[in-house]
Amino acid sequence: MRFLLLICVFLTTSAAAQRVDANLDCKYTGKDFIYDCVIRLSRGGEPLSGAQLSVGADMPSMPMAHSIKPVKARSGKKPGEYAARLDLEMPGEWTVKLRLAGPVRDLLIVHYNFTESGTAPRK
Ligand SMILES: [Cu+2]
Repeated sequence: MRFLLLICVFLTTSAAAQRVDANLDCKYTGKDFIYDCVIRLSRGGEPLSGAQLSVGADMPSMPMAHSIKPVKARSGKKPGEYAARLDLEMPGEWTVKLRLAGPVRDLLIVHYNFTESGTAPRK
C-alpha cells in the first residue's frame, strides 16, 4: 500500500514538471490583417506532436471589441509544429489562446505584438 502511494506521488510530480511551452511565429499575408502562423509546441524540451490545437485571439486593450473565432491548427512541417491562419482585424497587441485537446490537455496564453510584417514577442 505504501509502495503504491509512492508511485502515485512520483507520477503526479513528474507530470506537473512536463509543462508545455509554446511559441508563435506569424507572417503577415499582406491583406486584411490575415496572418499565417507556425506554432511550435514542446514539452520537457521535446517537440510535442499529435496535439489537437485550436487557436483563438483577443485584444486585451479592447475587451469585447473583437470576436475572433478559434481556428483549428493543422500539423506543420516539422515535429511539434502546427500551422494556422489567423484573421485578425487590426495590428497591435493580441493575446493568443492555444487550447490543446487529445492526449495532452492544456490552455496556453501568449502575448504577441502583430505588426505589418508579422509577430514580435511583447516587450
Ligand atoms: Cu482592436
